[in-house]
Amino acid sequence: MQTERRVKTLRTRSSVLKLIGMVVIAVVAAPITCSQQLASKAQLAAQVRSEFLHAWHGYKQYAWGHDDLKPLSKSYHDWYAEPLLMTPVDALDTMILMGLNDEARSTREYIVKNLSFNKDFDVQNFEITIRLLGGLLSSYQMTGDKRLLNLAEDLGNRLLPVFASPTGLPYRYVNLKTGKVRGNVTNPAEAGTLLIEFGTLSKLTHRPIFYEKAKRALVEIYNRRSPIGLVGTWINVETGKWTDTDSHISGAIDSYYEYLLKCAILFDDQDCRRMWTDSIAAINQYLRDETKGRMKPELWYGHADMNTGQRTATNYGALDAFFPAVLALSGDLNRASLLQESSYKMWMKYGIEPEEINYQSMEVTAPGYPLRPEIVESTYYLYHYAVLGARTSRPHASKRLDPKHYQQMAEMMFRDFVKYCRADAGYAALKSVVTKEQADSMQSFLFAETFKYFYLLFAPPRTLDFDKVIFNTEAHPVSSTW
Ligand code: DMJ
Repeated sequence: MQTERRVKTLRTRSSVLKLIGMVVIAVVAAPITCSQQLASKAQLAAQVRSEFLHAWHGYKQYAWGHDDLKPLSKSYHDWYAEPLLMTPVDALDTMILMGLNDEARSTREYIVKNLSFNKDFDVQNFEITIRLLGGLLSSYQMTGDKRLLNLAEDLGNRLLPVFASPTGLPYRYVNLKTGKVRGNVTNPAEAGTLLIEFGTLSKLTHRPIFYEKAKRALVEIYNRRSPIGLVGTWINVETGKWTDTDSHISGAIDSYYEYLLKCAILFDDQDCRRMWTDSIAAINQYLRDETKGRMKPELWYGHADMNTGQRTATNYGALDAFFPAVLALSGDLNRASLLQESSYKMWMKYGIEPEEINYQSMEVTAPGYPLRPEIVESTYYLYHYAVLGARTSRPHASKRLDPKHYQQMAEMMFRDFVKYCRADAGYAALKSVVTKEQADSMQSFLFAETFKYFYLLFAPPRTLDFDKVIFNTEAHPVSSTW
């Protein structure tokens, strides 16, 4: 079935090319064939909402008050000695956007009454920042409920000790009660994916300290870039020395780049703008790659040594699939749309994307699918700019992108996602996209990101004004109307 569908898609694309002999960008606009009748946007939005509720009800029935649902054993998983309500906090703003008002109200009350950060255990600063701090701030901005901001400020205060290293780069873990830190080897993503959340907290509380500390961490990573402008994967926060010089856009580096651009926009921060401009030039020079593909050249981003720029690996995966969104937000719609086609090719190989492939051979190098959102996120960005291009003559939009193409891509992915990941009690990760065997895990980003981006692709435009918000890396939208 998957093979048939792939062949059909390729055949359609090939005939489109033969028929009209158009250039590469036209391929982007070629229709995706789908055996099923394309559903209306409204129907699809309703389906996404109802699948969100299916997963949410599973969480409520079997894991309420805990961090995550284990969907196959119908039990729960807590990250630390006591729960920090990862799933409710991550899910709240999505519920609000979906208009699930009663559910959102009772979840908000539950969070306010039960979430406490006065806990004597170590937490991972990056994960807690993007999921909890980001979630609380976004839901505060949507509801005006000051209690959420109070929780966010309390959390921000407890996380601040991470920055007390000799370099200003954050330690990875902090005890929420004692402020004791540990973990002196970190990566650009963990050190550099804090400024949207800490900066927003500063703006909302009028306490600059959060902005200053998180921005310094971002700058300290940038300052340690190699002479050719690349960063590595692991760095010691006490010595400032790289311990792994592998450079790429994948996990452990990914959202460092995302935040350079997004903080330039959200805070109108010209330092971030300059750091982004320098970084993207180096990325495009040393990490960008092209393969022949069957019918046309394909765009990928691979790995290189940060000092020499030599290609070290031709791997790309589900996490890298965030990059078309960032390219699109930066205005590079050409590369964004080409890379999205590559991500989609990766998805189509098994009807759902693996964690990683080798893009030269298209062999799977890591077969799992933990319900990741990045490819959906990029589809949403491209859809947005395609719609904008169809309606306006703004330079940051493109008349060459077809909104229907991205809508159909999203519909296809949503159907695959439901088909393989739906379980009795919620949604389950896949151990392998080849065998489709499910795993007993449902991470909270399913609610914060995967369902949110699917929903926004099909929901009425008034649901969220894309141009008035910046999504943090966990898809919590924040706006600069402090
Ligand atoms: C999320 O927690 C965030 O999107 C992060 O930046 C990367 N990993 C997951 C989703 O895949």
